[in-house]
Amino acid sequence: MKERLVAVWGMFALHCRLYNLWEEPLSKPRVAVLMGSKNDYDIMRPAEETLESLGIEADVRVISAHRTPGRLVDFLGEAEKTGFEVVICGAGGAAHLAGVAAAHTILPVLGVPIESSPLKGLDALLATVQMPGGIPVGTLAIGKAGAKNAALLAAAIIARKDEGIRANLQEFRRAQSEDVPDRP
Ligand code: AIR
Repeated sequence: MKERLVAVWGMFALHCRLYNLWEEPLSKPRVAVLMGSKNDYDIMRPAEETLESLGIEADVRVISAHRTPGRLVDFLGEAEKTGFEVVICGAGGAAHLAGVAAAHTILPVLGVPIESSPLKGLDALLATVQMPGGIPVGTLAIGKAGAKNAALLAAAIIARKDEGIRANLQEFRRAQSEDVPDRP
């Protein structure tokens, strides 16, 4: 009888694990990191890594304003309801992703121009930064520095109402200063 109970309990536990019934509920992603192509991931990875290092969960997706316009509208239509607080968009070339994303949500949208074209990101920078008045996009630097800064800016936005993230951001700044040598 005892063995039978143990076996039943084992099966129950296994199924709970299989169907994620027993897992701690995953914390909800607060920042969406979107990019126009999977080929942008190398440039956008610092955004994901920086957010992770600050304790902010990100949802990283490939969504192109031109190639997958339906995906863009569907995702952003739900983004605020789903619990996202900031949207980061990286795109190269005629980079409309951040602007179109901003048109579909009132969440703050941060744009990262990517140097994936023969114009080395200058085209993406102008396309992202030159939004006509009415729909803002906060535009960061071209490339990896922009991706990292987009994450830090997203953290600063979240830190306004999250003491824990504020502390993480302050610690990041402190450690960064400490890393700078007095002399070369
Ligand atoms: N892109 C994709 N759809 C719209 C735009 N602007 C951008 C991507 C990528 C570049 O086009 O963000 O930087 C080239 O994409 P791929 O997939 O051809 O390498």
